[in-house]
Amino acid sequence: MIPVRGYKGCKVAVLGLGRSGLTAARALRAGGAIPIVWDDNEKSRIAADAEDFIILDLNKETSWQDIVCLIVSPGIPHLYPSPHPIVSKAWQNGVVVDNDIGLFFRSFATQEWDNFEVMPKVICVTGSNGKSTTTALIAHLLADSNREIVMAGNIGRGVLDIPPARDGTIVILELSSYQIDLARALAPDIAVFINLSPDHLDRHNGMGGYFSAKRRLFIDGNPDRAIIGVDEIEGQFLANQLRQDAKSGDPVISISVNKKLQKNDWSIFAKKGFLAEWRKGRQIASIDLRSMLGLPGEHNHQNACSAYAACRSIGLAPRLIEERFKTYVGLPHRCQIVGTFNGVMYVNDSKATNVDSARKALQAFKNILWIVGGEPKEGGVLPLKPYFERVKKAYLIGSKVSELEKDFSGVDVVIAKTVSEAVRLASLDAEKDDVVLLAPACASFDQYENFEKRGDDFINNVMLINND
Ligand code: UMA
Ligand code: ADP
Repeated sequence: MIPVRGYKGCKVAVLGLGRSGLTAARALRAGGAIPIVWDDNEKSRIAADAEDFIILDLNKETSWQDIVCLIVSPGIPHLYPSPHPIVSKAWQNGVVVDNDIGLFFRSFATQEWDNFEVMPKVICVTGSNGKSTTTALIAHLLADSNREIVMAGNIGRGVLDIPPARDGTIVILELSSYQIDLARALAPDIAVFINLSPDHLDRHNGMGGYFSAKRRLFIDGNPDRAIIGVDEIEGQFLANQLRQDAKSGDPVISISVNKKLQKNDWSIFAKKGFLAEWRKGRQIASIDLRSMLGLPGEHNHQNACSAYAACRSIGLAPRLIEERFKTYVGLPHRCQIVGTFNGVMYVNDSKATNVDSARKALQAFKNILWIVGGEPKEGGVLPLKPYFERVKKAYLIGSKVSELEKDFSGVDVVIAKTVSEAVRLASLDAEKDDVVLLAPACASFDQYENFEKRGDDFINNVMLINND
């Protein structure tokens, strides 16, 4: 736990009592603040009550007396599509609105660090896709470095939940656009921008707002080293801007998986399965990624380049990184091979919650029996049309099947509604060398608490059918 500093004896309101909010309330209390908590869901309030937190309905004007700050959970809209009424109440009362990330960056460094031989470092990872994989990969690559390695943030652990830094600790934070957007303080040592494609547009009022949220980590965060994917225009713009603004030297490492970056800048790119590092016009290292079983596909090569760059920024040697790549096994729910039964492979890519990540899965396989659907993102699944030729049949799931069905012209479509029915039907249709792929291209919230539950449901049904 990182005790929150700067609010001793002050009342701080906390809205949302999930992983991030409840941890923030505990950390505030540990730092001497008086947390006043609220969640719209009664169950969450009961859980907070069990920890003796003061619960006050922040919708009521009387609850705001003496409150100096409101901490908002990332899943709660603070601006678009419309601010949560309690956020508006904070504005009306002139109260600072922040989140756990802002509190973390204000509280992490302490005077004790003066006695450390090796300063702790914070590496932040953002991007539309590949954040968790890159975060976990960086942690894996650094695991032998004799430094304490801690992961937190969007990957599933509230940032304030981690222990205070020891000599040389490296914290790797996965940060979503929601988390960056609202944080009042951002101070990464190293920051990674993997890529950008449309996602969460409702929360940012479009692509411009989405990019602008992520950009804050670099412009306001001002890291010593920025690792920027330059395959989209936004990354090119950001890298250029950071280079122009640098007081001295070049703070950027450029990353690409679609062009060779061999200029004078520090750059890392992957081409035809080979990672190459270039600096000052010379090649420094080359790694054959094709044999790395835990990093299949071009999208994982992008993650590999990003993680490699982060570790090079810490001073890790290329050969050490290459050895560690070999032992990375990947994360569950990301193109996870559940098993091969009667020649049919079952792949769980439940984390493919948007069109871009689902595209990568469709590119990685052929003869696909595709389980797709859920809560569609803006634009539906139509952008995936160029990959429909790889699909033998689509099994639509979720509560919006009729809305989605029209996007599937030219594909054999079945309305399955549930994952269990989709797995049953796909298993009946499947022939040798087919791939039954759960890559929903949609959020899971219409049917599940989260994408992990959807992926687990898929795995359970696959096992049930194939063990019969
Ligand atoms: N709540 C309200 N009112 C509302 C909405 C929600 O009171 O109008 C309450 C809910 O009842 C619930 C709490 O808020 O008790 C949930 O807050 P939350 O949705 O922010 O969830 P947390 O459990 O705090 O998890 C958050 C991140 N969730 C989101 O950003 C939606 C987790 O990322 C993160 O791992 C965790 O903090 C720790 O940092 C998850 C996620 O889905 C994995 N992220 C999105 C993504 O990856 O696409 C951005
Ligand atoms: P995030 O944390 O950004 O959501 P994950 O590593 O959890 O990213 O992967 C989410 C989904 O995106 C999975 O379906 C995965 O196969 C796919 N994916 C992983 N890395 C990339 C990438 N660099 N580009 C596009 N898709 C990716």
